[in-house]
Amino acid sequence: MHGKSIGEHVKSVESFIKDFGNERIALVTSGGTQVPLEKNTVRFIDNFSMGTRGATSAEYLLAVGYTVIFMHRESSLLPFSRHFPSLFNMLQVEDGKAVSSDAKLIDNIQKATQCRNRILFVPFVTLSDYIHMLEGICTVLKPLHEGVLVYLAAAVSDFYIKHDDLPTHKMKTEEVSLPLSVVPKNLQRLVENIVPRAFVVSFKLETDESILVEKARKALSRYGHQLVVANMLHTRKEHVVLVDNEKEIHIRLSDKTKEIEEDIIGNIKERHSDLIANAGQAQ
Ligand code: 9Z3
Repeated sequence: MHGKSIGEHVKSVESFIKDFGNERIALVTSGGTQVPLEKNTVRFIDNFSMGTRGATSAEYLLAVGYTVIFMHRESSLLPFSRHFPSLFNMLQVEDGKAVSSDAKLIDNIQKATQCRNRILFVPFVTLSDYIHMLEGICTVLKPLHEGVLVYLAAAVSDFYIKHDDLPTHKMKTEEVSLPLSVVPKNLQRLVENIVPRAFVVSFKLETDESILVEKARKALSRYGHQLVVANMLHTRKEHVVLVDNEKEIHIRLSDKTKEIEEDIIGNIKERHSDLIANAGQAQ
């Protein structure tokens, strides 16, 4: 990993939450994970996710009062700047300064500035970084109990090549081999042992609608967490199903000028409030 180590990133989360009171905090994971195919990595397996869901959700979480730890794939989309993929082309030079009068750009820069102290960016690249970082950050968040929302929107690889199966050098075309193993699911351990009192939301992505809700239910019963947001690859921006132990709720975007994450976050905030209220009563 370039730059900071995982341990250093986890430490930065620790100091970020040091003076934390009763605020709500959301750990958002976002973007895809990279799986190396060689020890000296030239090639890797990746996926389509640009981190739109995570970056958009983080904006709405900040808007409804959460502090956000944004654990994202390096170079994937970030809250507020995500709206401007070609910033370079929006600027003019005036009096030796690069400027823009674009109202949307100004609005988003102002929002980002206002939220600056309520969001911490923590980048990852590989699947292994992702797994260790998630565990490390959740361990740091554990003492915040019900105040924590874990929102797992990252597109995590289901396959990887075990370290012992990885060739050291660039794979030769005449010796191509991809001995893939299934990634062990660590969510159950996270839910049971690391953040047992947090509100945990996982995402389920499918391309076959007939198995979507069934798969979401399987994940719920397997991991024992509170909610699965189920979505289809091609309709994920207009339709999601929120699946809990009792029921499923469909959220459909009716107003195309809005974003579905606003409704997802609105719904999840209420559920998280219920968890906090119930925990208060139980004490
Ligand atoms: C999702 O389902 C996200 O909504 C998307 C967002 C990755 C589809 P974009 O970045 O896409 O906005 O383009 N995330 C979870 C996907 C995932 O890997 N889920 C695992 C699974 O389905 C469980 S953790 O088995």
